[in-house]
Amino acid sequence: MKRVITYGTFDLLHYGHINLLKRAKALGDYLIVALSTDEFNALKGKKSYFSYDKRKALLEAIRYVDLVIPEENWEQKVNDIHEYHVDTFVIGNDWEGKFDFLKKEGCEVIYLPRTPEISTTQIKTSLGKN
Ligand code: C2G
Repeated sequence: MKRVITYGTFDLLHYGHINLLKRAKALGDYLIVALSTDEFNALKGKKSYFSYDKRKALLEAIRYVDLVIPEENWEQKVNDIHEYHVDTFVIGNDWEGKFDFLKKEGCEVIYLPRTPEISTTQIKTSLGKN
């Protein structure tokens, strides 16, 4: 069983997120999503519209997602890879190169092209105009 992990806030879930999760799952058999907690979002300088619990429930309803765990800090990735026996780390290419250090843990690192024209920020902005 090939195990894949990805990380993110996934606020105001949209088709760009779904595209990422679909492609991530296609790279293996089991997809873990490490979901940024509200507290970690504050560290990331993000304030999500939906709370962690609501964002978690949304992700758990997606057919591609097998497990959702909390992302609480920047440092947990190495431990996660070993604790969950992860073969592949996947994330959007807005993070290109940032997590290559995980290769030293024996984990494949893949950056997938982001889906153009959609982002949580763009949704918030366009809704704010109406
Ligand atoms: N994404 C995408 N296309 C978009 C928007 C987002 O492919 N149009 C991808 C991002 O590249 C990321 C995932 O969807 O892989 C989740 O996006 P965010 O919630 O914005 O994640 P981010 O805040 O970048 O958190 O430790 C890593 C961080 O937690 C990543």
